[in-house]
This record gives sequence, C-alpha cells and structure tokens, in this order.
Amino acid sequence: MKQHCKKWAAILLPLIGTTSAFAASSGMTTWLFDPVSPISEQVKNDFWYTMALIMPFMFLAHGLLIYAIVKFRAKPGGKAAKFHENLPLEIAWTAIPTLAIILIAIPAYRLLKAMEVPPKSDLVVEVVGHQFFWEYKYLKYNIGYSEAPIVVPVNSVVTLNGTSVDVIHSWFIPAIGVKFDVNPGKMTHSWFKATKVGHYKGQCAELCGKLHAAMYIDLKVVTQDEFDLWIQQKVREQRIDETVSVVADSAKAMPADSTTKQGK
Ligand SMILES: [Cu+2]
Repeated sequence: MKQHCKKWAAILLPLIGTTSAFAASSGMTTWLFDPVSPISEQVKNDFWYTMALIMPFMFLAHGLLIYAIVKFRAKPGGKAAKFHENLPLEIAWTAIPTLAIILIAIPAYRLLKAMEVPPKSDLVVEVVGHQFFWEYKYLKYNIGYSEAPIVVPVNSVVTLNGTSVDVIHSWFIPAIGVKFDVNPGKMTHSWFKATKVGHYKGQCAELCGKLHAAMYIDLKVVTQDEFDLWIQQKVREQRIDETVSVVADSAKAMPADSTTKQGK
C-alpha cells in the first residue's frame, strides 16, 4: 500500500503544483470580474459561499472513487470486491446533500429577488433589443439613440425597462451583476447601482441570430456633472436631428412643381 501511495503522489503532486502555478501566473483568480455594484458584490459572495458548500462533496466523491479503484479493483489472480446496500450510508448520502442544496437555494433565491425588484430609482432607461444592436431611451429627457454606449451617473439607482422589436435578446454586464432577457411584446425589468466610475463591457447573452456574437454592450459610468453635460449635449443633438427631419418632411410634402404653378 505504501508503494501505491508513493506512486500516486509522484503523479498527482507535480500536476497540482503546475496547475496552481499556472493559475497564479495567468491571473486566473480574477476571472470572476471585480464587482462594481451591490448586486454583483452579492453575486460574488454567493458564488464563493456555494463553492465552499459544494467543493467538499466534489473532493469526497472523487477521493472515494480513486480510493475504491485502487483498493478494490480486480488484481491479477483475484476478483474485484463487491458491496451491496448500506441503509445508514444511503440515508446519509441523501440527507446531507439535500440539506446542502437547501442551504444553497435560500440565499440564491433571495438574491434573484433583489435583482428583479428595483429600489426607488434615480434614472429610468428603456433598453430595446434589435437584431443586432441595442437602443436606449431616456424618457425623462425625451432622448433616444442606438449603437452607442449607455451612459449613467455613478452611485445612482438605474432602473432598466427592457423589450425587443424582433427576437429574444439578453442584456448582460457581469461587472454590475445584471443579466435580463428582453422579449418582443413584453416589458421586463432590472436595475443596478454602479459604484465606480469606469467603462464596462457586456454582451448579448441570448443566441439571437447570425450576428449575436457581435452584439456587444458598452456601459459608461460617469460623475453626475459629466452625466448632466452629456444629457444637455444629447438633447441638443436630438433637437437638431428633429429640425432636420421636419425640414426634410416638409420638403417632401411640397410638390416639386409648386413654384412654377405659383408663378402662373
Ligand atoms: Cu444575441
């Protein structure tokens, strides 16, 4: 048995060593995104809490499996060991994981609820999914645009009302912990409060067609002053656009030969 142990240790230890060295050097530990909102902070904590609960089961199951393979396998000239029924053990391996699932589910459901129910909001933005871009409407300021970042002030509660004009899309930005589906003919809701100024990336998370993979999301979190300036600029741009389209419409409405007729 001692020799067996040495053999396994000789195989496993270098493997564990190189894997963890690679993980540390490649920055793999930061793959969970740095949370920049209370919800994504909770998502991160809930993730590690769940990991702490499930990892012992993984090590136990795999450990037992490896132990059984080594210890009870059919050796040359002998038969493999056989085991049948062990009531206390069966009760234990049903009851303990069930308890673990309940302990995982309670905070997870609480978190889902917190994600869906916005507190009193400072800003409401309507998110409209299109094949294959995003449109944003700030109804309070009467502005709307597409294919440009969504801009919000830092430390403000932003409520998102989402819908789609064609198929189901999903608005997903990991850093702020928001992932919500936008459906045609329906309005869904989510919210976030970004606590750090910055530029955050996201991606449509619902396979929606040919260019789904190119349906990026850009979020700019700016200071309140920068946001106010941005709003003023957008309102001005929108007014110019409206004037241009009104002029264009009236030009279209006017018959091409109206001046000649008037001359007669
Ligand atoms: Cu998509």
